[in-house]
Amino acid sequence: MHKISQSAKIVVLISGGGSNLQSIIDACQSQFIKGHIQRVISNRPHAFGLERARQAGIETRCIDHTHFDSRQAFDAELLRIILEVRPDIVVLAGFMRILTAEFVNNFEGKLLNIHPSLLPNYPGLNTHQRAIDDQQKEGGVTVHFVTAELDGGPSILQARVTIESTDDAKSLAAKVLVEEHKIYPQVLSWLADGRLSLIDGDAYFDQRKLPTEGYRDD
Ligand code: NHR
Ligand code: GAR
Repeated sequence: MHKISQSAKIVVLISGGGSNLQSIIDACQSQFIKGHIQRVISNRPHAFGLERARQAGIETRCIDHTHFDSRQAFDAELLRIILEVRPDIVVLAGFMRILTAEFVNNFEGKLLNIHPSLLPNYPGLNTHQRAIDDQQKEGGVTVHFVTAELDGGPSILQARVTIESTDDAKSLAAKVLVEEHKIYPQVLSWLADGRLSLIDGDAYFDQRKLPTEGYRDD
């Protein structure tokens, strides 16, 4: 993203409720993010996030992964629908399909994910239950650049929450989600302003290399 004075074109991929999508819609509307969401794409036809997008007047598409015989075929169609709008930024916001390297390689330095754990701890699914089972005292969330390695791209920003002995996966997820809605718009505003880059597998903020865990929002 080099068009610092222009509005970044954003595509958001979702699978579910879209509360992170909503936080991004709101941040674009208030111009905290200097960008606009051009299209929202879901792999699930009944995702509530599609309704949120429609409410905000944003174009939606559904590409139902169950209608494809392979990940390659699904990703090829997803890629086609994304490239139609020539986005500057592609956002995974509760998107639940692992993407092929061929897909990811189209969006180097433009593709972000929010993952509900303190990466590199607990990549993959079911993060909250795993953290509780391990009796972790701290949980959290990470925004990172997406690379071909699942949840393995360099971190940009993390937020932490305390795990109480009374927490279960549901209460922990709810606490983490509050933080998600703060840090994702923040990172997107930086990316839209051209302040973040991915160079040789490392994340940079204002030309300075970030530590492996990214910035800590504490
Ligand atoms: N793709 C690549 N290449 N790299 C990443 O870092 C990615 C990615 C795709 C999605 C989000 C991730 C998360 O934040 C994400 C990061 C889905 C799964 C998964 O196992 C794992 C991690 C993430 C998203 N999905 C199952 C699959 O077979 C399907 C599960 C379902 O449909 O409910 O794709 O957690
Ligand atoms: C969020 O907690 C997000 O971090 C997580 O799913 C939730 C989506 O909520 N993402 C993943 O687990 C990705 N595999 P939302 O649909 O309300 O934004």
